[in-house]
Amino acid sequence: MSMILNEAELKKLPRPIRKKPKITPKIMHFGPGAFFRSFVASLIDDVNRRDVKKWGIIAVSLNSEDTFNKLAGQDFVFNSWSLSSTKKRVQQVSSISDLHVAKKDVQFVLDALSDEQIEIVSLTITEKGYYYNSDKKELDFRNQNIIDDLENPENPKTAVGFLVAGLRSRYLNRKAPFTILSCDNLPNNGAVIKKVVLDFAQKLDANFAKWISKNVYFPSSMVDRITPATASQDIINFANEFGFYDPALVIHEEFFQWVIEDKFPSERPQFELAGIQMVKNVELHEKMKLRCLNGTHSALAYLGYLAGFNTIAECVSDKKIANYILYLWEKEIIPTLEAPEGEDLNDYCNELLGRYQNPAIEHRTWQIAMDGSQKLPQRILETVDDLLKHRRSFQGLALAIAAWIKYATGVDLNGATIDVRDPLANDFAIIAKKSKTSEHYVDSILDLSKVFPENLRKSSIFREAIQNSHKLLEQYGSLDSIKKLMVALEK
Ligand code: CS2
Repeated sequence: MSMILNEAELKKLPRPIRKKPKITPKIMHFGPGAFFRSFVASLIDDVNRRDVKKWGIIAVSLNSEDTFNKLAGQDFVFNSWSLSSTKKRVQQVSSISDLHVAKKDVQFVLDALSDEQIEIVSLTITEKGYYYNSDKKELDFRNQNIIDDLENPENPKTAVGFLVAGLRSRYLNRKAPFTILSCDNLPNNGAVIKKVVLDFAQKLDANFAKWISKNVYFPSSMVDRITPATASQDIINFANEFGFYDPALVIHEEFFQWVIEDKFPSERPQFELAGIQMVKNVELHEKMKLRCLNGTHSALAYLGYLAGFNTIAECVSDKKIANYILYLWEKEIIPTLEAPEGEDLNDYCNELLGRYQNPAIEHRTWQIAMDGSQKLPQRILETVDDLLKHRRSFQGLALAIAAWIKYATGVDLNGATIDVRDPLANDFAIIAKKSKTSEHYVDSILDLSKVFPENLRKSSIFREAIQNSHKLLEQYGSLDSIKKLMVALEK
């Protein structure tokens, strides 16, 4: 085959095709993005290959038609391509039975949720999709989307609104509920989704809320597989290698880890068949992953972006940065953790460095930098809070927080504009505009209760450390600040 070089040539190629009949859907999944496809859909597909009982998935996108447009022309089948410098493996995934865009098809989604055939509703809606106010530890009642859904619960637009509407119909019709499985990077994600669902339901009908609390299961889960956004070049590479045009292709590392709290009231997929771990309690796994992986990912995203690095692999190919990350694990992150059964924290982090170095995965710092206000608390701030309580040094993480604060101004250290994507981006811009000095700006950001827990907001030690790190960054830039910090810490 001659080399495919452009979009027009690509589109002449065949699309992937379904090899087997469609499977009856028993799972509904909200959030059909790349991570869902590389992880939930791929692993369920793996389970289906190994079991006579099959679990089909109805995927739901709340607003965007993007994924629908990519998958509809190929009967919702796509390729999941795992890449490393030495291995390439491709899996054609056919666990998605159907995909709907809720905004255009509210009634379909509500009807499917009311139908007892759907046993599990899983979620990859990202942190902000939960509308969880982490300061008040409740549903964010002041968010306009939640206000709208509460006023109009029969015509929801948020995932929480849909879950409650579906459960309500089951409750009113005396049907068995579905189980809600969160697959997002939040600590105690099961408890968080339970809390927001209950807060919402409570406003509608107290007895209904009681029924949920007694009958609905919300297992927590820890999810892990590095999956960058698919680039057009990936689609071209795939076409050249396999002769198919697959606009829904996902690229990811071979590694995966899915640890699920084994709390399902009725039948569930035989997750174990695909190497998924079923455990009594996932808390330690979640904490390990959020702090070791996501914490350093975010540190690399902000410091790396400000240093001019495009991808995580580029960042850790710089020795100074790699040493800094090793330092974070050894001195500031691992000391706050208890190892989950079967894990060795040092081995876990060493393996992580190898995963970051994977040259076949181009995971952009800009992509990971998105939604920092929603990510920082569980990834970095809780770790710092623990360190502070034990009077331990947190200077390494302080530099990462300062880098986020700098990044949030929307202007990098050379004066170039940054495309900041964050639900609080407007607040950051207003604060930056109002602040007369950098110091004022940092101080006002540190006042944000939606981001910083009270303990940190009130700690003069914390505020001073962030101010100092921010000054260092502004004076020396990202790489030299890391260098200076490491020299100081090694003394
Ligand atoms: C990343 C995660 O984008 C991000 O914020 O830190 O998506 C990360 O790649 C996954 O959690 C890995 O499992």
